[in-house]
Amino acid sequence: ASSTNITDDINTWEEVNLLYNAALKQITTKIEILNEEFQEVHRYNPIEHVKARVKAPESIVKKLKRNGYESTIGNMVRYVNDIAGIRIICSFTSDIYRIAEMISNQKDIQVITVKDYIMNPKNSGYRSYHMIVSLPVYLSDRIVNVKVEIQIRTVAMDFWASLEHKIQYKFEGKAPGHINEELTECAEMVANLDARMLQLNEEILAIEGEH
Ligand code: 0O2
Repeated sequence: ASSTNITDDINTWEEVNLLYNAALKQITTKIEILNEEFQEVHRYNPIEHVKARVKAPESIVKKLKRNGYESTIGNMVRYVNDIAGIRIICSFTSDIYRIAEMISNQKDIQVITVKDYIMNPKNSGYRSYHMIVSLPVYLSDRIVNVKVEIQIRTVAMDFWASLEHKIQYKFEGKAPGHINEELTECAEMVANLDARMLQLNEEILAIEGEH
């Protein structure tokens, strides 16, 4: 079968929805398999849970508008990288990099961009590891390469990001100064907590290794 760039030949929202849902199903299964294998080999579960969603069409249109693009199907698939999004929540920061590497090593997954907001947190204090990847979806008469945004973060980072997102939504991005300061401080506490929990876990693993 021939391979197609996703921007060719996609004309309706139904087609977009079908393709991105298919890509999400595939990547979710891949991640489940990696987690099960990891559990088998290392007796330990790197992933707490996984959430997948196709972005609501209203949110896609809003994003296009924000970036100065007309709302066409072509522009959606060309310029919006997170139509299909998957969030992987793990316990420890070290798991994030392990999972990212396992995903990158898969032959049919092409990593398009990586943004490491753990090494380089956003000004808000936001921490997370983002990858835009592309993977082939097999249809009856062609193969379509579909983009998926993968966000990988710890439980603590997710706790912070969820509340911050809710607050920014409520204040339409213009939260009062003291709230933003408090959020930034909390983000530092989250980073500190993650570092200490990781260290504790490593100490425990070292002790277990001696027995
Ligand atoms: P929503 O409602 O979560 O879908 P791009 O998406 O690549 O075109 P950008 O801004 O360069 O644009 O992407 P980035 O920064 O890699 O990731 C964007 C997504 O990361 C956001 O999606 C959020 O989910 C998350 N994110 C980024 N910064 C923050 C932050 O400061 N706080 C929180 N809570 N989440 C953040 P959307 O589409 O903006 O929103």
